[in-house]
Amino acid sequence: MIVFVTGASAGFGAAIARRFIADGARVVATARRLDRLHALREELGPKLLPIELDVRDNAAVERAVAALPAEFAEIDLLVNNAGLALGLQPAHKTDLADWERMVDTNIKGLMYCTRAVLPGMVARDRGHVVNLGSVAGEWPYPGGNVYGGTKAFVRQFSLNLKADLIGTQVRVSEIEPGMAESEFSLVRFGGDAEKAKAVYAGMQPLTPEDIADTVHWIVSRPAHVNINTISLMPTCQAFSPFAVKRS
Ligand code: NDP
Ligand code: 8X3
Repeated sequence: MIVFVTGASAGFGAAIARRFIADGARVVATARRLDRLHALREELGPKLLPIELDVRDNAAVERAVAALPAEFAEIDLLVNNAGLALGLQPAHKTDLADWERMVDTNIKGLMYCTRAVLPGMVARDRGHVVNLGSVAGEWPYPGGNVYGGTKAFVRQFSLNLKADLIGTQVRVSEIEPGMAESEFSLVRFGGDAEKAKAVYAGMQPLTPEDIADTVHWIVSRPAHVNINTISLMPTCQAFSPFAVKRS
């Protein structure tokens, strides 16, 4: 199996690379921080191919996919994992540049990678696209504004891809995790480690390995089984009632 994973320099993506290499797959590990990917290659060996890639750059995405060496070229599994949340400010106070960066990465980057990889999968009549959505795409929360909007896109885009791919053997799945400890909150809070740590204080979050296991389970179902959507959250996380502002 050949896996192409975006955002492999940290969190879920690195865990997914480890999980699939342990299973004998070859993994194209992409992200912007090449030093991290080289460290992963040191750890995991030549079955991992590190490629520096900013998913917001469509020309670079197309070049990277077209230039894959033969032994990594026929991608069986695309994991669209690269993504980020920036800030938790209400909509009227947020930085528009943060909104644009989330749209460019979580929506447009995911579109670019999918568009570059999908024709090969359809031509081979084999493959699987797994997209990282979020519970934030399903449930609103204060400050989730554009981040949640990008993940709602991921959910609907995944279902629509499945609609387009009927008649082929290409599968599409979307995973919607709740709170998981990675560099996610560090990025969301602009590198403030204390603030990021506080998010997970006194609770047991999901781990990147939990997400990697979920991807692996989805992909290892028999070929006639397509998992459309999986939602998972820590046992200690749940839902809130509607907020009501009383006078
Ligand atoms: P991390 O911050 O730990 O990892 C994010 C990865 O995305 C990094 O490898 C980063 O690499 C990469 N990335 C960010 N921007 C770009 C870009 N422009 N081009 C290429 N790669 C990029 O976060 P997680 O592992 O937690 O998150 C992975 C995915 O899961 C995201 O889509 C996130 O929204 C989603 N998610 C996370 C949850 C959580 O609670 N952690 C819950 C639900 C969903 P680099 O900076 O080197 O480019
Ligand atoms: C990440 C989970 O709840 O911080 O998508 O939005 S949450």
